[in-house]
Amino acid sequence: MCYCQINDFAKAKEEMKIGIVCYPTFGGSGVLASELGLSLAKEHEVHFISYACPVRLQAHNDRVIFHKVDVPPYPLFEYSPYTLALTSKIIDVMEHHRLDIIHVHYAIPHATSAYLAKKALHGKVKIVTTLHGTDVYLLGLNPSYKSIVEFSMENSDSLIAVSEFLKKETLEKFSITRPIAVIPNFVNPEKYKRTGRGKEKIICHISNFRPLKRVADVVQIFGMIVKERDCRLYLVGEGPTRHPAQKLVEKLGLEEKVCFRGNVGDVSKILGKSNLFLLPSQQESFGLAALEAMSSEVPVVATRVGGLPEVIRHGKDGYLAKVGDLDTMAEHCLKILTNEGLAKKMGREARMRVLEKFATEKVVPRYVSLYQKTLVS
Ligand code: GMT
Repeated sequence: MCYCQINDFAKAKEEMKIGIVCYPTFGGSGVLASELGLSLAKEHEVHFISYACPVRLQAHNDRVIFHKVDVPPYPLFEYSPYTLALTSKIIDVMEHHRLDIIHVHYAIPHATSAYLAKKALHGKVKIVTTLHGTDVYLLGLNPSYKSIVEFSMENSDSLIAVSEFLKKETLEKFSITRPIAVIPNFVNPEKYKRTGRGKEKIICHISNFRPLKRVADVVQIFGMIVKERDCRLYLVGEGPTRHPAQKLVEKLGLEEKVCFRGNVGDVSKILGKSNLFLLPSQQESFGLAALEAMSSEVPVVATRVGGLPEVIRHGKDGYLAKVGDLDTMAEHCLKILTNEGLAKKMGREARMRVLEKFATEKVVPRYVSLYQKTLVS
């Protein structure tokens, strides 16, 4: 082992200085990145780099430093070059704080900015990229982005997918020779737990209300359920399909029973008092919101797509159905809402699964050991 490797190996064992690049929004990739950074901060120095402070980094934490990317407008630009401003910020933060690792979440454009920064720094930093889903099977496949996404994935020092499904999709859709590690989403079971439920049954849906979340299906399914069993629907999140969903609620005469909660920073309180979580997505690489529900002992009714079957065991933690099969999903929901014993059993099974496979203390060490292997590779 040459000196530099011994030196690197020694470094791999010490406190690391980790830069995390992510979207600051309510979407799953930004949430996961924030929770990862907050957990890493217990033993390492963590720097977040984004255009705004990630929503989950509310409380002050002196081991988590946020660096804002400013993108100055200029009349010549039709589109402000965020990728360049981000690259420049990564270089500055790297040089000033001597980071060991830059971990980017969501390949577009983060993996490209990290690659450019590494080149500018003559390779003095290691790049880890976590693929989160739509950066691979949706946007990443768009001809406007595909070549640079493929290049940036291939040129990351380590590549991670959040599910076996996403790893397979990536290998099938892109020519990647770099090995892809699978590290699932995780959740803090101390934060997401059952808090106590009132008499009224609550069905919850949380998402960014993009078309692939099929929020209209949530409303339609609820319309079928509420005819058979009195209950209430909480719709949490904001996005392009929120307004059409509101129109559908009015059309079906469900205004009294449906509550649009908008974007909520801490969804653990809502989940803690919900009886059922509904996620009829067209596609999900993992389904972090479903995992948060399971940790809260809330059975999940979802679609059998993407990484969801790696999270939810059909008939144990909830039920899975085909995309668009509203009748079956309504039946599954009613089974849970009308059978207290089944609901409790499913909720307990779901939380046990989280504690065994998806809790923070089980998953975060896998990121740390991947960082350490990356440092000495
Ligand atoms: O559409 C969302 O759910 C947001 C999206 C994102 O890119 O932030 O979430 C993706 O990453 C999450 C965290 O890894 C996964 O749990 C979600 O399943 C994934 N979304 C999709 O694949 C649609």
